[in-house]
Amino acid sequence: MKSLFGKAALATTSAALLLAGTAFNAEARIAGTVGTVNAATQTQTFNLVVSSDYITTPDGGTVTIWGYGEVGKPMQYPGPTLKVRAGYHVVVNLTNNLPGANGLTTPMMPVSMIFPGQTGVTATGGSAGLMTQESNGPADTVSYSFTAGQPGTYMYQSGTRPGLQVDMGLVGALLVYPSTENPDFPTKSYDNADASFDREYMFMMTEMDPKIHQLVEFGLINQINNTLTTPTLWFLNGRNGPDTLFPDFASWLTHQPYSALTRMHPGEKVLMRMIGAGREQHPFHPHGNNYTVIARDGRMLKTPASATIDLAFSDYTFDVTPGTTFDAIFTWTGQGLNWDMFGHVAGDGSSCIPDAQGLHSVATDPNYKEPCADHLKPLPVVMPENLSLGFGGFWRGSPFIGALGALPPGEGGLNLNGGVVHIWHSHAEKELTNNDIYPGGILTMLIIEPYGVNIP
Ligand SMILES: [Cu+2]
Repeated sequence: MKSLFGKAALATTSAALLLAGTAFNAEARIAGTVGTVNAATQTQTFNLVVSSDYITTPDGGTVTIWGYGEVGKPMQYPGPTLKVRAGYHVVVNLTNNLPGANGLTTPMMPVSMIFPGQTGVTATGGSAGLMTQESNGPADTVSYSFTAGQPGTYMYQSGTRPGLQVDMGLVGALLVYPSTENPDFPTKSYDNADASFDREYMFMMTEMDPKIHQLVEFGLINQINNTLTTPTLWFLNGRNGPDTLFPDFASWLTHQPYSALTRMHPGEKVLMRMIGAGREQHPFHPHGNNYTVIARDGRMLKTPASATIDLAFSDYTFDVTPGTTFDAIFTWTGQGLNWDMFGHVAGDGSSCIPDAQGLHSVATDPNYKEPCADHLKPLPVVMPENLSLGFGGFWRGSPFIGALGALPPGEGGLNLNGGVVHIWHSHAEKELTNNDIYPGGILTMLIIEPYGVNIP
């Protein structure tokens, strides 16, 4: 993909990756938009429209939503992830294309945008609402502008009757990258080496009560009582599990473009940007390893005097509270398994030359980052016969990474490269359903792919 931030930045990034040697690609980044970039004036402009449409749920349902969308593209849930560079001037032009109540052409309701965490936001056009200027119709555009502040993970949302409009879908992510980073090809999230990453993923958690959406669809907004909200749908990046596993911009999920599938190679640093964008607390639980929280609400966990981030906050299940964001670094090598996850045997020509962390250091070897303490250690159990097993779609027929074993006809098929798979999910188990049907909701997978497998 061509960088809108100019060739110089792209060339620098490519050179850095070539030097790194081990990066098979530089594509793993959060889907989103940098808008129209004017490098001369250091301005990023986004033209957004609010409109009404339907999202689909994996149980076969549809839900009426309101969404932000870029002009000329489908409206979406969540709104477009706006990726900006710290210090750049950000302009967001917002137009209201909601249908009128009961099919009338008069817009149902004004809409707006607020940017928590940004300072000096000005709004022109439209009419004054409680929190900011609001757009009242297709001919009424509001222009919001601010200078992108400190790097970090933020959200934006409607500032107009947010109890209703955020549930209806008017929420999105704002990612501010350091001024030294190219938001098209970022390598770190904050101005600190501890915030560098190989891959970054977003986990925006929201929920919906379909009854509210039905009342809106029927033009009965005045019957909505937000104090009686009872969500039955839970979302990661605007999708319910297992739709979360489909790729970004899957053609059949027109209004839900963002995947939540997480893929990495062993030993890579994965930045998790967790966003509590609804009104419930979601205990997000990544299996496989602890992660280390490096920032909260767009602020690094460090004192001004410290050169490094305080990396003492290690956790395994973590409450993502409404209105907050958390950035964490996750990595996985299989260290501590106490068996050789590559299935190496003596005399097979493999080697393990430990680096300072005890991980294989030869980047061109397929077992790069193998924990050397476990090299050649046999699997400590006898694998049961297939007749004694139940099968999940991700079981590869072998316990070893990169290996595909024999499976009965019709089994497997979701793990094409023999990766190690862990479920990542909400630990509030009702949130693992779609309208009471399990599994669903806030559920996705981590796939640790063998080196050599290209991760887009
Ligand atoms: Cu679990």
